[in-house]
Amino acid sequence: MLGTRGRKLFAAVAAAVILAVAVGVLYRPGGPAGPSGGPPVEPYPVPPPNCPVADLPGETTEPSIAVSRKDNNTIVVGGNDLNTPTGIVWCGHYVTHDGGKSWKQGLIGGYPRGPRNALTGFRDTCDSNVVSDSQGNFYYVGVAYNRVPPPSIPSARRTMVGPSAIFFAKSTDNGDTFGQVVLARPSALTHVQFNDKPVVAVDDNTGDLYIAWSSFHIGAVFGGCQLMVIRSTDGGASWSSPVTVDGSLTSGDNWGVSIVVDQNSTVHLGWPEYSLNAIRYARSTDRGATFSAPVEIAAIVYQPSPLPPTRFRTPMQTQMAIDRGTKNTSGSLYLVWVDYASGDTDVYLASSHDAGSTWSDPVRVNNDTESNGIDQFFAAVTVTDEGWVHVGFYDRRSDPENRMLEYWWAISFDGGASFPLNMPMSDVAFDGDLSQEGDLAFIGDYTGMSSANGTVAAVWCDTRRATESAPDSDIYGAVVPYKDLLKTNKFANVTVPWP
Ligand SMILES: [Ca+2]
Ligand SMILES: [Ca+2]
Repeated sequence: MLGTRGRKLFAAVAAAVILAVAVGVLYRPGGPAGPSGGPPVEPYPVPPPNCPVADLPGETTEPSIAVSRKDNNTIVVGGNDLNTPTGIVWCGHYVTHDGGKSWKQGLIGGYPRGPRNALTGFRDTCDSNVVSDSQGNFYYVGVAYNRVPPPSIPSARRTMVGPSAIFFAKSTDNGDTFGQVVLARPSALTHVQFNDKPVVAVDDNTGDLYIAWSSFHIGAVFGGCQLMVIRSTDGGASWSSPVTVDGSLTSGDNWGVSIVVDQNSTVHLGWPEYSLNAIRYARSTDRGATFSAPVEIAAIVYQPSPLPPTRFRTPMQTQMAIDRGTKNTSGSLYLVWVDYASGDTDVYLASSHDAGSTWSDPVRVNNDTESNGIDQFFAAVTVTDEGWVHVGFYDRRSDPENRMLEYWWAISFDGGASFPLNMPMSDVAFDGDLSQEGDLAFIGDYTGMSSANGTVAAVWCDTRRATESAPDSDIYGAVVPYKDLLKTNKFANVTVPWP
C-alpha cells in the first residue's frame, strides 16, 4: 500500500486535476476497430466468454488467482473488497467449483463486525496473493494495517504509517473457507515499519511454505526498503524469523517481488529494484536459510504512475511462474515485468532453463508496433503442462486514444523465446478511471493468471458495469480450456505447434 506506491499516489492526485473524465464502456463485438477506428480487423480471434467473479455494488480490485492443481474446475480468487459492513477495504475470497460458471463471494474473517480471528482489530487488509498446492489446498497472504491518523486527514504520508502485519490464511476445504488465519509477520515497529505486498509459494516436496514481501522503513523521509522472506514448516501455523534478501534500512527500493519453489526445493525470487533501475533475481538452495547475492536480469525504465491519459495509478511489480510439466522445458522459470524504455509501457519476459543460473535476454511479449504510444501493463504469467508460456496484461492497443482497457493474452510455444500469439481475453473494453476509492481512481496494482490440467484462467479489475455518475469496479475473469480455443479460433499468421 505504500512506499513506491505511496509516492505514486501523490503523483496520481496531482495529475488528476486536469485530465479527461471517463467516457463509458465500449462494447466491441466482432473484433476490434481497425486502424483509425475503421472496420474490425479480420481474421480476428474471438475472446473467450468472461465471467463476473466478484460483482457486488462496491469496488473490488487487485485480484490474484489460483486454479486448483487437483481439480481444475475449482478456482480461488482473492481481491481488495469494499463490500464490507463498515465500508473499509478487506481481503475477499471468491471460489468456483464449476469452471467459472458460478462464483461464491466471501471475505477473510476479522473485519469490523465480522467473525473474530487473528486479524480482529486491524482497520484494513489488502494485497491478496493466493496459490494452490498439488493436493488442492489454497494458501492466501495479504497485508493487514491501520491507517494512523484516519485517512480523512489529507497527508498521504501520515495515512500510510501505522501498525502493519503480513497475514496468512489457509483453506483445506477446496477453497470454500479460509478459517485458519495467522499473523505470519506481526507488526513489530509501529509507525516506523510498513510490511507490504506479500507473495506466497509452496514446496511440493516438503510442504514448506514461503512468504516474501517488502518492508519499508519510514523516517522523517522515506528510508530504505528490505526484501524479506519467512518460511513455515508446519503448514503455516508458525513462521520463521525473516531473512533479508535485498535492501537496507537506509537505501533500496524493491517492491513487487515474485516467488516460486521448484522441484528441487530451490526458492526463486524476482523483483524490481527501482534505485538501480533493474530487475533482480536471487535464489535459496538451503530451504530459505540463505539467499544468493542478487543479480541483475534486465535494466528497466520505470513507467509513469499514472500512465496518461488515465488517472489510476500504475506501479510495477514482477510475476514469476515455473514449468511443472514433463516436457524438456520442465523446471524452466519465467519472469515478467513492464518497461517504459520505448516511450510507452511494454511487457517483457526473461526465461531461465537452468534453475536460475542464467537468464535469457528480455523478450517483448506484446506484439503491437513498438513505440506506438500504447500501454501494456500489470503483467501476469503461467505455464501449462506442455510448456507453453501464457502472459496476461492490460492492453490499450484497440483504442487509438490509449484510454480504454482490454485484458490481453499472449502465448509462447517455444519456452518464452517468442510470443507470436496475442489475443484479447476480455470481451469488452472499459475505462479504468471509473473505479474509484474515495477521490482516487484505482484498479489495484496487478492482475492474475493461473493454470492447471488444460485450463488457463485470468482475472482483472473491470469497470464494464460502471458509469461516470456511478463509479464501480468488479473482478471479471475468463476460464479457458485453451486447447479447444486454439483449435476453433482464427489467428492471423500464427500456426500452433501442437505437441
Ligand atoms: Ca506498448
Ligand atoms: Ca463492484
